[in-house]
Amino acid sequence: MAQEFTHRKQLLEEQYKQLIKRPNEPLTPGNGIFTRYKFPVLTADHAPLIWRYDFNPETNPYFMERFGINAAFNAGAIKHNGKYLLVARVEGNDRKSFFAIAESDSPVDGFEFRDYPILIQETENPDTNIYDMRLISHEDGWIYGIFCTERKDPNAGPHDTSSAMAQAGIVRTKDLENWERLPDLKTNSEQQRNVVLHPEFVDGKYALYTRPQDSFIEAGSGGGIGWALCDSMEQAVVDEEMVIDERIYHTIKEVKNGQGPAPIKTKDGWLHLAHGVRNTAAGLRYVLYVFMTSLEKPWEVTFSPSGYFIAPQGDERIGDVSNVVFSNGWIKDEDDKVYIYYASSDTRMHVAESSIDQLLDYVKNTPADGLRSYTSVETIQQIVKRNKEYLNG
Ligand code: M1P
Repeated sequence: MAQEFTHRKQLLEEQYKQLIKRPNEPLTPGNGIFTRYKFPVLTADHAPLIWRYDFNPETNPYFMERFGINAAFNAGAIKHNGKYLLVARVEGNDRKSFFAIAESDSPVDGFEFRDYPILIQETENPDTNIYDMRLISHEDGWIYGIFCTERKDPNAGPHDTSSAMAQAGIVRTKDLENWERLPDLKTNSEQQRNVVLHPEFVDGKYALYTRPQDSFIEAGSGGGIGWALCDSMEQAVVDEEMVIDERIYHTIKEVKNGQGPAPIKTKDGWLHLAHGVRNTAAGLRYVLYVFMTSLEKPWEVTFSPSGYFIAPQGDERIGDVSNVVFSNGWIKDEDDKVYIYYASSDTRMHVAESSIDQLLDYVKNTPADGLRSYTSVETIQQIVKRNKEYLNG
C-alpha cells in the first residue's frame, strides 16, 4: 500500500511539474491580427495536487483524489507587481465554480495557481455559484472584481430544479490577496450577466456595461450590451440601462452578446472585446468580436468590424459546452502588446497575442457588416479592384 501511495504521488508530481514548465509556442503566421499560442495556458490539470489529494499515507493509502477539478476557464486578467495574473473560473467535479489566481512571470506560459483559491464572502443571500470575474483597475484606486452570482429562482415551482437567477456580485481589493465583498448590483433587469465596470469615472459617476435579459439563458426582449451610470460601488444601484451594442438579425450576435473584459483606452478610442452568440442546428455558437467607442463618450460606438475576431478552432471546438470561445480578461503590457486570454468550450484557457497598433488597424480598417450576402460580395469586389489597380500599377 505504501508503495502504491509513493508511486502514484511521484508520477502525478512529475506530470504536474512538466505541465507547468512546458514552454508555449506561437502559431505563425496567423492572420496578422493576432497570434494564437499552441498550448492552453490553464487547464483542470493545472489545479495544484494539494487541492486535490490528501498527502497523508495513513488517511489516503491509494493516493486517491479527494476533490476533483473539472475545468479552469473564463479568467479575468491583470498585471500586478510585474506578474501576469489570471483569476480563473475553476469548476469542481461537483459543478460549483469558484475563483483562484494563477500567476506567471510570462504572459504566455508558466501559470501556477496559488496555494489557496479565493474564499469570496457571501452576502445575506448566499450565492449557489459564482463565475466569470472581470478585474478592473479603477481610477478610484481600487481593483474591482465583478462576477456573476447565480442562485435558485425563488419563483421556481416545487419540481423545477433548474431555473436560476443571475445577478452581478462585486468585490474589491488593493493587493489581490484580501477581498472585500460589496452588496450585489441592483438593476431593474430580471437577470444580469457580463457586467463590467468602465475603468474611469464618467461625469463623476461609475459607469457599467451591463447585459439586461429576461431569463437565465434567453435574452428575450432584453440583451445587447448596456451602459449605465451609478453613484457608488459600495451600494451600486442602476436606474437606467441604455443598450449601446444591440443584437442584430443574422449576425454573430443574433441571439445574445456581452462585454468581455474592461475596455482598453487608446489614442483613438476605447477598444472593446465582447462575445456574440448565434444559433445553429447544433446549438449555440459563441465567438469573440471587437469594437471601438468614443474616448469622450464611451457609450457611442465608432467602429464595428464585421464578423468575429476569434472563433473556436480545432480542439477549442470541443469541451463541456462545445463551440464556445469566451473572454473576460486581456492585458495591455507596457510595450503595447496585448495578451488576450480566452477560454474554449467552457473547459480551458488560451492566450493570443496582439498589439494596440494591430488592434487599431483591425478595428478601423475591417469593413463593417453590410448585413446581406450582396453587400459581402460588394466588399470583396472593392478589395479585389483596389488590389488589381495597385498590382497592375
Ligand atoms: O456556456 C457558454 C457561456 O454561457 C454564458 O454566457 P452568456 O452570459 O453570454 O449566456 C456564461 O455562463 C459563460 O460563463 C459561459 O462560458
